[in-house]
Amino acid sequence: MTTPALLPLSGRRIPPLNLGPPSFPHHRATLRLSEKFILLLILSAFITLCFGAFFFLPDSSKHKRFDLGLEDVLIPHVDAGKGAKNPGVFLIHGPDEHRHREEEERLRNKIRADHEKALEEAKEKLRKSREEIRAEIQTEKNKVVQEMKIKENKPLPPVPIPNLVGISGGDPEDNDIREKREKIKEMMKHAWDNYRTYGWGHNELRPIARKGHSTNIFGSSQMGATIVDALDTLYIMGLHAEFLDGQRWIEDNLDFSVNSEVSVFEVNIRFIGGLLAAYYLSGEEIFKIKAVQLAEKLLPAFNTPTGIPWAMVNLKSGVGRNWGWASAGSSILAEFGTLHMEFVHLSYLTGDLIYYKKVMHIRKLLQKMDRPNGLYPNYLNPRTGRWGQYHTSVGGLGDSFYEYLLKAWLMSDKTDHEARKMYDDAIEAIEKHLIKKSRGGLIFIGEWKNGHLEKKMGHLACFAGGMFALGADGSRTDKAGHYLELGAEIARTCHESYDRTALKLGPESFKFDGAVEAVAVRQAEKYYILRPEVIETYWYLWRFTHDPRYRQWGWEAALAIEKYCRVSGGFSGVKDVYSSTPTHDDVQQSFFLAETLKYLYLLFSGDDLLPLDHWVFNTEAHPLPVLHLANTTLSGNPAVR
Ligand code: DMJ
Repeated sequence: MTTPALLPLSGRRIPPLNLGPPSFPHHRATLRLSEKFILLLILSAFITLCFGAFFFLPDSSKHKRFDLGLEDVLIPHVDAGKGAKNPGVFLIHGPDEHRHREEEERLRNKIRADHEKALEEAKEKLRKSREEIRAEIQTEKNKVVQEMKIKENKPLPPVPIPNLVGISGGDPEDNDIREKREKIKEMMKHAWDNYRTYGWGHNELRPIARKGHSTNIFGSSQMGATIVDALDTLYIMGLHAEFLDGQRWIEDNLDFSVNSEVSVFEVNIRFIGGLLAAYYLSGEEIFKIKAVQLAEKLLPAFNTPTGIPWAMVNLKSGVGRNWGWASAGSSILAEFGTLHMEFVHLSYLTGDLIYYKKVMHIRKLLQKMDRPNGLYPNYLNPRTGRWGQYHTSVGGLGDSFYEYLLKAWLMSDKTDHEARKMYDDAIEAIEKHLIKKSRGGLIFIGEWKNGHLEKKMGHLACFAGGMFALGADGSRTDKAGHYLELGAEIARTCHESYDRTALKLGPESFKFDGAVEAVAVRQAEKYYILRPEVIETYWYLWRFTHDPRYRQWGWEAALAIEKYCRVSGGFSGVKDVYSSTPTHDDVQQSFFLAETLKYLYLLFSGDDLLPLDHWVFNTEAHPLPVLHLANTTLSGNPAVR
């Protein structure tokens, strides 16, 4: 027998409605389930309508009242005049009228408050400078344009892919070196597999708690920072299944339309750099598309009175701001000065010069500014265009600004002479004021604070050994040998900072003070968070000198990481490198996979893997191909032509 519920809806007779007491079960059954549902819907719609009419009728105070002295009576409103348009309107009297007065009062108060708020906002606007208002309007305009662009989902113009030399290979002939390289690959597998198991999609991994981890640089969203940062390392190590897994996650999940405030610098070097490198290595369009989508979201950060970007931007609203801790509301040199490589590639790949113009504007502005002692201070106020505190460092806050001047020149096939000149000038001033020799003969880079040299060097500053070596060729008259030597000295000093600890891993910061040399003094500076800079410098020095000591030092560091940082759930930083029983910080940083393990792998690979005359590594170790300047900017770029 066919049950009523299964009868087709169309052409069905509606059975009699039985709302009476359920005395005859077979009658109730005649009211079918779906019909009951429809009736219920109609009933509830009717009730909603009545409710709506009751509460949302036009303001009754504006209508003529007929006080019949009745309480709680609803009567149809009869307009005395001609052409009454609302014959169906009801008026409410009695206690309801009182309630209405209260309602009116409440509305009036709300309108008053809204007006006051609007007035305040207008006053606030008037307090802002013309530039700030202009910047805000620009932000709004850009947002609309970006949203339109994203909606259009336009395919990007085709551009010839530069000559991609050495994206695989580098197999060492020597057995011992091959084994070491295999060991580094195994460490990468361990880091990746555990992130895959316990932190997938999160920004980073807590290897001991075995769960996801994030910091404020990535905002409040799970943007899979480790996946994006690790892709190119997976690729060059030949871990293709893992690479594909990461690619799929990016295709399906990586979304930048999120209400999240991120660091412009970090997102640029890790995400845009990572996606661009993955694109060049694999040729997969998705990486290019995602990089461009993200870059568009960063553009509102540049809408400041000077064009110097904010440190942070909300990816959804485009509102930017600076770190609360930065001197006088300033932007940071190493942040706004570390965009050039990625932005030039973005212009090349899209044919849209906006990215190129943004970074060139920063450069032009910096060129015009006075520099105390020829040094660039770390802080620059994006509203006023004035320097903040006179603090110069080659470590944190300054570091990659200098690196990107050199790399802008290298990436342009050594045609961007302006960048090279800025680099040479800056390095000369740094050498004069910041680089010193300790009593024990160690060359170190101190920090310049308001006319005083602090004899302290950060782990971050150790990257400069590699930078000096990389910049040796092309330096001013007869100085190539000098800079290679300087790079080697910095490598030695940084190696000492590792060698003088219990764990053979370097502290975050170390001093040169009397008898203290290359050793951290304060407890808060004794940690090692899987940073790459010392190994990065070993690798560059190895490429330029082939001195076996760099492989030896790199291997020492790899063994120490394996021994003290490896846990069953991944790799963790340690809190005190001077204690032989280390406490873990329980964070596997994304740069450990992007940089530390990549540089180690390259250190034990042949020079034919990612050769330095074809590739330039961004500050997060993402390799980008050399682009001749004429191709990247105006008429030379076929996408622009
Ligand atoms: C990385 O994110 C980059 O190398 C950056 O330039 C500064 N340091 C961290 C790793 O230490």
